Amino acid sequence: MPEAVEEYPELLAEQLKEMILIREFETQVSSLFEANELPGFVHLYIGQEAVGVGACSAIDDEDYITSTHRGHGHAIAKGLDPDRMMAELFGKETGYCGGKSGSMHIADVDKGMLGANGIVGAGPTLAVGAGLSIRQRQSDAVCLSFFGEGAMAEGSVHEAMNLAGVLDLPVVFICENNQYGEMTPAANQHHVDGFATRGETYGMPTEMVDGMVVQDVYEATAEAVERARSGDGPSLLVCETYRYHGHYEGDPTRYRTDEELEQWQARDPIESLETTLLDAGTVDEDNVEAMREGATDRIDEAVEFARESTFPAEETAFEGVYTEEL
Ligand SMILES: Cc1ncc(C[n+]2csc(CCOP(=O)(O)OP(=O)(O)O)c2C)c(N)n1
Repeated sequence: MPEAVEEYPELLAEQLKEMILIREFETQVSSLFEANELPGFVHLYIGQEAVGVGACSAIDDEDYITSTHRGHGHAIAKGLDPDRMMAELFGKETGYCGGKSGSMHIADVDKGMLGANGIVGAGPTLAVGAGLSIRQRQSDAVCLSFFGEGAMAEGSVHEAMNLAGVLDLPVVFICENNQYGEMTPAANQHHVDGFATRGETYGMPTEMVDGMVVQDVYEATAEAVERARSGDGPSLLVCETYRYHGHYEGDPTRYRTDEELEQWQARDPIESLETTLLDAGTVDEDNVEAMREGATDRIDEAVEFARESTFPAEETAFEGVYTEEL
């Protein structure tokens, strides 16, 4: 039996359930977008579930995350409510941001989700702010900062890593290398392979992680979180992963081959964990079926909630745009 299954079988079953829920959320969002029910753009997380779920299961409710334009998976993994997320995608007032943010800026500060972000490379700078605030409040919380390999070429990410390193802040930088920044392969955007040296430049431990294996992401994150909590400063994890859909919904993905997609799908994070747990006998076919049905019902409910909710009133258009209290 694999070591992880012996050590934490319940957590792995929970992670499987959560990955299935994220995939169902994203699959339904894809259909809703195609059916023209959602205003705005959506960028889906299908294929990358092991990163968000593995990383977020290594932190607690009082910890923080920052996210990207591809943030639905991070939000669900941090415990956000699919009803309010779906309502936000529909532009309804019951959504997390009153229907004004759409997919790319869903936030729930009370749950430690400091926001999805349409600005590539902005999340890590917010994470440094969160890290500084944690330090000043003498809390032992940590902040995980998710960003793509495209963002790794942004100055803001380097400034954030440098400052977090200098100040020994409790931040874990998690680069999700899903191989493409929009339509550009990672190799055409970066002169180095693998990014391990990027963290070393800023003096932080860096680990290359198989982002298709939830156990690997969870264990690497748990180690980095432990370091951050005990005052030893930031770390960088580089998770190799793949997005199955295009950069955005509707992207014809002419820049990659079907064979490449199939190769990654052969290592699907959900299917492989399912097989591992079934083989070990810690879950059975009925359990998995219940997880799948539960996810479909839960997301159906979220869609119904969103459809039935009302659009925000016109006169509230400027509410929540600027801070009212400083
Ligand atoms: C500062 C900034 N520059 C450019 C863009 C346009 N843009 C949106 S997503 C994207 C690619 C991001 O790639 P990556 O960081 O690897 O994330 P992924 O989409 O692969 O998850 C770009 C260039 C933007 N939103 N913000």
